[in-house]
Amino acid sequence: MTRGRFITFEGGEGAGKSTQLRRLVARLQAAGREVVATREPGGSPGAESIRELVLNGAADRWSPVTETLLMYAARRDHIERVIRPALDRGAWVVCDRFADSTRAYQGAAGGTAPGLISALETHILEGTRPDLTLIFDLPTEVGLERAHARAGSEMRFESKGMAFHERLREGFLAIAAAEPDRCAVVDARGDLDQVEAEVWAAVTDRLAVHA
Ligand code: Z5A
Repeated sequence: MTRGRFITFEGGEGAGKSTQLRRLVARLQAAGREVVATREPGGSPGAESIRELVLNGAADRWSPVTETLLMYAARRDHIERVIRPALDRGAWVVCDRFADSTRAYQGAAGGTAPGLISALETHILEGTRPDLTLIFDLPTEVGLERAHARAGSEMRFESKGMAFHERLREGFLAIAAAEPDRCAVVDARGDLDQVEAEVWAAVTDRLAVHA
């Protein structure tokens, strides 16, 4: 059995990831692929329980290091119970956020030491790394406007302030620049159909889509 492919969607708030993830899943299914659509933090029952803890409450409820550990506890459960079994049976896994979000949110924007995050990547991911990461890039203020319009209420990370979100954007762009073979930057300013076309071009350029 050929291993499936692992695609992750990353970027700041309100960049349009969830919307485009649904569109990509439909196109991959139409191309004959079994697709598992999932998200982080969360994606397995245990990880969804950790999601409740980490996303709700006051902005300073957890320190960046504690957040890093909670994200990785959730991620390990998600990998063991959902991601690895799906890839092993040949399914394609499309995940809304993954390890790059920890690098950007808790690392670049939050100040957690890069050495701690690298050690967790080595020992917790154990090689379960994306084949392709789509990094949705959008001016910070546009993303926050979209996220607020959609949510109607602020969650912990949305309330962290503009400087935090600027560091976040730079953090994601730095990851893309450091790993161009794995990452494609998607210009998220376009309308829904333009962004969908950009996503599809990146996926079909880099991965063999048709079953
Ligand atoms: N987090 C972390 O800190 N560390 C980690 O390791 C991980 C996560 C894994 C998860 O929140 C939070 O966890 C996240 C990072 C942190 N921060 N926060 N908050 P989430 O899963 O609830 O939300 P999110 O991942 O940030 O996504 P989002 O805010 O839902 O945005 P999105 O998925 O990128 O966008 P969307 O929902 O598809 O679109 C937002 C709105 O814009 C919606 O009304 C759309 O209709 C609209 N939209 C979408 N595309 C367009 C275009 N092209 N034009 C105009 N309007 C558009």
